[in-house]
Amino acid sequence: MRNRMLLTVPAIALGALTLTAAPAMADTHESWSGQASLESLNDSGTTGEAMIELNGSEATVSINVSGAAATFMDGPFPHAQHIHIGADGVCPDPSADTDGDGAVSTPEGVPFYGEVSTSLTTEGDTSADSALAIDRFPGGDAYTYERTFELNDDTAAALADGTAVVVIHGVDPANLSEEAAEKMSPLNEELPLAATLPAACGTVNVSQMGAMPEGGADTGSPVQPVDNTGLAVGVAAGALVLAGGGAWAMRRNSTRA
Ligand SMILES: [Cu+2]
Repeated sequence: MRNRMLLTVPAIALGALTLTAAPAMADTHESWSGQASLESLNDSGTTGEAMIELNGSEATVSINVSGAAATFMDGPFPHAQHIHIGADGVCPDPSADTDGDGAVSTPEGVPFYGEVSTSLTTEGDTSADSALAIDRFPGGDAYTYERTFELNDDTAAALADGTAVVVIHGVDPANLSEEAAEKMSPLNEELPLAATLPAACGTVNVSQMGAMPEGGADTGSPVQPVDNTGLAVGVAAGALVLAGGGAWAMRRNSTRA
């Protein structure tokens, strides 16, 4: 009980300090999570969910997709998937079909969701250079994807301001107009249009933002420093504990940490 009392005051002081310090922290130390509900485009029947958790510059992206095109040339239909940025941060509606072939192509959607900034590949490079690396994307009619990788600054900034969009590509040609089903892709003339058409799309909503270490304020334990600012706060809190005569309590906490 005495132990708890000694730690309460520094814990409150620490909470206040951490809150004050949070806006000053560089975005490279941000920690948040975001979510996107993926809705069908181009009558694909493809839907899903995307989750993005950012810790510093490292992102963990999880995607669940179902109702997607199943097979392509006797193999699983490859589904290129990207984070698009730099436009309105929304998904295109059918009016985006400017050439009137009944399908919204990837370029026709660019004024809505922007250009590829991150390729959600299964391995290797995740930059826009891998946008059409169809041998490094998941495939088939339903899949789960999860990968942790270094997120580039442009994508992180767009995610934070709500203008990043997750797009899953690849539509079964049977769902398209005859004209669209027979076309080749404007992105790669060796691929059918169907292979690169957007199939599902969702704006990422960042649901939780902040730099406070989890549970730091309510347990009363010394903080785990998240960066130099956090370390300084931790040291200050330690000094307060010592000033309160709680040196032994502090030691006990340190050995547990
Ligand atoms: Cu894309």
